[in-house]
Amino acid sequence: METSITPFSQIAARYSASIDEALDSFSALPADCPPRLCEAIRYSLLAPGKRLRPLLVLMSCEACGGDIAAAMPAACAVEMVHAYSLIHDDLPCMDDDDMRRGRPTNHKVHGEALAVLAGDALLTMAFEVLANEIHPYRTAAFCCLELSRAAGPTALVGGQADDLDGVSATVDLPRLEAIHRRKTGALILASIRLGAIIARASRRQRAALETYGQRIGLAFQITDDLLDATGDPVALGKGAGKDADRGKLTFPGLLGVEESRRRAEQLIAEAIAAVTTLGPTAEGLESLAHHVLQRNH
Ligand code: GRG
Repeated sequence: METSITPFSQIAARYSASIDEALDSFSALPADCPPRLCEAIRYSLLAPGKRLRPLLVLMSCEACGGDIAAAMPAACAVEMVHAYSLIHDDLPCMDDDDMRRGRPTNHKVHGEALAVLAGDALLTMAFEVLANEIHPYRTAAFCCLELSRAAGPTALVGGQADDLDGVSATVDLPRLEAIHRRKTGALILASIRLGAIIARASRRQRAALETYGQRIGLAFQITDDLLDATGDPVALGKGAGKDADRGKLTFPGLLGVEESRRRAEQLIAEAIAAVTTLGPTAEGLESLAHHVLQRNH
């Protein structure tokens, strides 16, 4: 897709250092936290991920004219929930993965019990950060509600439960999309909504972001499946081809590689059309949408 907007790498570089600094500071836990637990928490939280969800929080806040610094705690809270979900997803009782973000998975380094606890701690810390750092309290409460719904049994956890069943069950396109709307899409949409809440977005801005978030969440999952089917494990920082090995139903498995790519392109075009209505402050979101399609990890 031809574009003249600022490349995503340049836009992400503007925020990456401050996101990593804030994550580092929020996870520098006091001595009451056992040092080996703190190490396991920081091992995953500070590992070199793309920080897509924190970027979405900050960029949607920016798109609505909000103060990025005020949104940073929410950006970190979403990354904490994401890191927890990755730790638990990699466990032998779930997806049983050895590599994540180019490193051995948390349980391979810290053991299964501590990996479970590190995930539990990250999930809890996310809500402490929101409650303590977002002002006023009413905004903090809205943020807690939004993130808890996205992480809960009708979204992330429910999607994961259905996805585990999907290994053997027959899955059609509506069911596959419903799984991913909850497993992957809900946290992406929550990131965008948190930015909008903190920026006190108007109804019109929220509507545009809602369309953007829904489209980008699904497109992200389709490209994730395409990367698993056709990507390079070194660039991915984890194994490729695992979905097919496990007999999991994926978008390329159901629609073929070409149709999956076409669908992702269509979703990204719709996402971009929605946020361009917000004007130049949405450049970051637009650039991120292009990146979702072009990414190799
Ligand atoms: C265990 C409750 C629970 C949920 C797990 C996150 C998740 C649900 C599963 C991860 C498996 C997976 C590959 C999902 C596809 C989409 C996804 C969430 C990919 C990982 O997100 P990225 O690419 O990762 O943003 P980085 O490492 O860059 O942050």
